[in-house]
Amino acid sequence: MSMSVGPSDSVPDEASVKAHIAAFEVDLRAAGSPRDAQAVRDRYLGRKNSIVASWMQSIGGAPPDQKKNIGRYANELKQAIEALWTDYQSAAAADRRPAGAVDVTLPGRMPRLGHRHPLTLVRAQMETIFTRMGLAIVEGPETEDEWHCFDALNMPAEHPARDMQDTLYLATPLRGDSGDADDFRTMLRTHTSSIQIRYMQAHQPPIRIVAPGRVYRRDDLDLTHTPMFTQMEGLVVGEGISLADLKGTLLAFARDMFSATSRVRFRPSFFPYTEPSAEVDISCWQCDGKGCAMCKQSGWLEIGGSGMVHPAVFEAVGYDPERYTGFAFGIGIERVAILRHQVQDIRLFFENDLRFLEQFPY
Ligand code: 2NL
Repeated sequence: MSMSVGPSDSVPDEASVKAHIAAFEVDLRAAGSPRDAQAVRDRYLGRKNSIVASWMQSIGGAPPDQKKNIGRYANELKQAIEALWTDYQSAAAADRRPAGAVDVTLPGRMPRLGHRHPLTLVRAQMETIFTRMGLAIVEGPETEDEWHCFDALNMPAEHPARDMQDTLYLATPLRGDSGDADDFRTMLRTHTSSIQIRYMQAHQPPIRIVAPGRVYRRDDLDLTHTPMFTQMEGLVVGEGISLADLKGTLLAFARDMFSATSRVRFRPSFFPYTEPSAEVDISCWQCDGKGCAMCKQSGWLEIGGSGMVHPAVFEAVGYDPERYTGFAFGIGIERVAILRHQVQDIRLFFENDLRFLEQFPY
């Protein structure tokens, strides 16, 4: 059995008490069996030939002024060794627990906590920005009839977007709630505009809403396309709503979401449901518009489309287009997340690889 080198047994003092306690712990830890442990204990605390016993004995022959101190040190050592011995014995007893017994004194195991998906987080952040501006969040069904998704949005029957090549239709139509439901196929909504159409049918202006949610298109998978993605559309309708209101709203969004120095640029475009229509670019938040790898040296990042609501849309929902004007915009949530977090491939959001998801533990 190994033994630590004990302190020399000259006159007991504070330092030798400490040294013996430390040595006892080392020896006890080195003990390979209960018998060894008992022997260690006896060497320090036994009635004969132990360290404590020899200190007590030495009191008799010690100078009178030291007797009291030696007694005190011997007592200190004795108490410390006894306490350690008691701990050791109860630990040893715990180790002899019958197999299968539960140690109720063990600390609990920390459960692994999850967190929200990066797209959920970006969506929540966008919702916060727009609700602070006074827009309400509205949701609606993911299966739609063609009236709410196309007809009401100035996309008549012959419109190419309604093609089977582009839109996912249900094999068995559900009964929709447009007037003559039987004439309409049921589809997976291709944009959340259908939510806004339903909202306008049920409410009179003024209207200030954002409509977030999943949308579906017959796209093949690549770096920038998935057949399902999430969108956030905005709609503000009232008397005297102008293109300036649209640009100011998008600018406030860009400055909150991306950078305090963001700028917004409109590029003329076409959508059947807006006139005029514009693609929305924001100045690159990485280089502040100077040109970098992220914006491909252009200084600009495209975040969505927008425009002034087409009068035909107001007519479809029963609003007077002479009295009301409005703006609308559509922003891809994946697109915002990709730009904000510099993600290279949209498919990463849907593969549920924890090595990707755990980089967004907010
Ligand atoms: C895009 C284009 C856009 C709208 C969505 C809209 C909705 C109603 C009326 C008029 Cl109810 N417009 N939405 C308008 C312009 C563009 O989205 O590229 N999105 C990613």
